[in-house]
Amino acid sequence: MTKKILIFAVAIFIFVSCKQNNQQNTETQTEKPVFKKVEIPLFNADSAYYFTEKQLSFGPRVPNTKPHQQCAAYLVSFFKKYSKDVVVQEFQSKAWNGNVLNGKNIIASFNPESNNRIFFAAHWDSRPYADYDPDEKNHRKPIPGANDGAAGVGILMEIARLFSTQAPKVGVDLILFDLEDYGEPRGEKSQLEDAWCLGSQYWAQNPHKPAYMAKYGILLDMVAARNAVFTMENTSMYYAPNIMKMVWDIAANLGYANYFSTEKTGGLIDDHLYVNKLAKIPTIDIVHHDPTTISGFFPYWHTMKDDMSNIDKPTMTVVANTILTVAFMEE
Ligand code: AHN
Ligand code: ZN
Repeated sequence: MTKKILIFAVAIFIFVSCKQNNQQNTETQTEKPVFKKVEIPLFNADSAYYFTEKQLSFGPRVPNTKPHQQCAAYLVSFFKKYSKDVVVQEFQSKAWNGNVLNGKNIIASFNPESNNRIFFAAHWDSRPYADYDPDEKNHRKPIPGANDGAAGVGILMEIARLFSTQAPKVGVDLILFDLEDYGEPRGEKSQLEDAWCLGSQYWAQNPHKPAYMAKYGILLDMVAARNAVFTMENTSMYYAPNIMKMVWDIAANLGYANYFSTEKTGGLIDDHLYVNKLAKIPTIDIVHHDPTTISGFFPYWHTMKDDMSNIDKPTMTVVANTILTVAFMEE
């Protein structure tokens, strides 16, 4: 009990047959709720917070800069401590302005021989443009990228640490996408049709292992603000409605319905879009939606204040426990 959280009564109500069949067919009434008790390892939010802070300590992880290189080296050596199967996928992509960017997608696998797999992902690069900062002088400066990038990675790093001693039955790949946030700044015209999510676009067309397949994927984006609300974002609902419902049901059963809202909100261009479209793996985005901001994202999105002072350990724990439960519920 000291090392573990017992999650009792994760009740997934599977109504196998439809309601209209109830009267006619009593012996095939299979609509009993299936209760599954899953034990998940204890997520240490202090450690996830520290891993987030450590990424920020290199400076903004802007592609083709030294902090980007140094942080990549740190992430790779970190993953190698906890997984025997780490792949670093190096590639180049053209940016909105014609710049050639050097990218690295970093993937740590657990139970790599299993062909029953899921993946969790986040982007590790940070945006070169604080184009939503209240001060216009900052619009071409890089953001710290604490919530927008590093915190999702920090959660996955802590999960890697946990999986190294206590992995779920299902195979899990932790994917850190690069070059997510280099899209054209506000007011500029992109030379490209798809200027965001260059790393996931590359990965979806060049999987890190030949014929890679997963049952589904879960992307974390902006998952660490205080009192974050994750709505049912429409790209996820379009490509992977069942995964969406499963994850939101699990969160509700864990007592996290305040964070996981069933409100439906507009579809986003995020890494999951390209994984769905190009790799054809049903993938959802757990992403903070805020209806009170112009962007629809958390208030410090793409500003200089996306820093550690707005990183909240309870929110990180909510997100981590949800996806850990997803992984440990898989057969
Ligand atoms: C759009 O702004 C359309 N998508 C947001 C993708 C993103 C940027 N996620 C984090 N930073
Ligand atoms: Zn961003």
